[in-house]
Amino acid sequence: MKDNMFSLEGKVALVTGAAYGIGFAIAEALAEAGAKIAFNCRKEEHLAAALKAYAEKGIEAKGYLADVTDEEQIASLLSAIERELGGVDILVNNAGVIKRVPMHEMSAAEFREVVDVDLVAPFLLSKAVIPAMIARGGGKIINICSMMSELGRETVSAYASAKGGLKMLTKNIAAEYGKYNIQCNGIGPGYIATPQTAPLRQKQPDGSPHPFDSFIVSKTPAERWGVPGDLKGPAVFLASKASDFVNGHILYVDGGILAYIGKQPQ
Ligand code: NAP
Ligand code: GCO
Repeated sequence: MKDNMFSLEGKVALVTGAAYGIGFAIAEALAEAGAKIAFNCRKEEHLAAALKAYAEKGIEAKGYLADVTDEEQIASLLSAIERELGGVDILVNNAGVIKRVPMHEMSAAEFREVVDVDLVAPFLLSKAVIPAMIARGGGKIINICSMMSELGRETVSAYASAKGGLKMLTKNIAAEYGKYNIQCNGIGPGYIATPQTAPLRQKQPDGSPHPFDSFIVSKTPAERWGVPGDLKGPAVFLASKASDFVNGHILYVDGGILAYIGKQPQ
């Protein structure tokens, strides 16, 4: 395809927390579109397994141990990427955690821990890559938001607060840096089958589905959980020239959850 607007040839992408799950699928998609891939995580065992998994897919990903809440580790991570691959053209703020605790039982430390990873870290990483993106004439930042950027539910107050804030950080980066040809958009996955949601899908002792599993299927027009691969196309779109005039947008990839009141009584 002449001048393929979805090509990422010659680009360097950093996908945070991409040892597995959604981040891994997004990194795989960006690699398939031609990007050089860097990823990070905190745990050595995750890094080792991920490097093997990427290699099995023919992807020469560079993996680094770095905690996205630590500014010094972010600086070292970006220096290493610059040395080994080049400056970051595409930043995907994917690393995230959740704590499912009733708000009145959640400690301030637990609340802060979630916000630090899910909101402060995207700020720190975006702040760190933007000056070089400006110097290079532009760049792409993709923040992984959530249904909880729009909706609340019991026990996820810290996570929803962080993901709601991430939606607005996305819009503000777009507003402040659009003039430098930097596009900052979000992807808002629905309920995706990854380790993060495994507790919500665990079979009951009698082998029946987890009630939350059935609940999500009833709230999703597609009548299924998403899989990480459902996010590959949206990620390539927002990382590529095809979205150069899309800025401050949250692309919900949710099988229709946000459009649906829920399955009506039969
Ligand atoms: P996951 O399976 O829990 O994977 C999270 C990844 O982030 C892991 O590789 C983890 O590796 C890394 N990570 C966590 N904290 C980190 C830190 N401080 N520094 C560096 N890496 C860190 O999560 P997921 O389901 O793939 O979700 C990925 C993103 O999508 C998250 O932002 C999540 O909130 C969001 N999301 C998920 C869903 C869903 O239904 N699954 C839906 C909407 C949005 P280490 O533990 O080794 O650091
Ligand atoms: C939860 C889930 C959700 C998903 C996702 C939905 O406990 O409700 O973990 O928060 O992870 O964010 O978009």
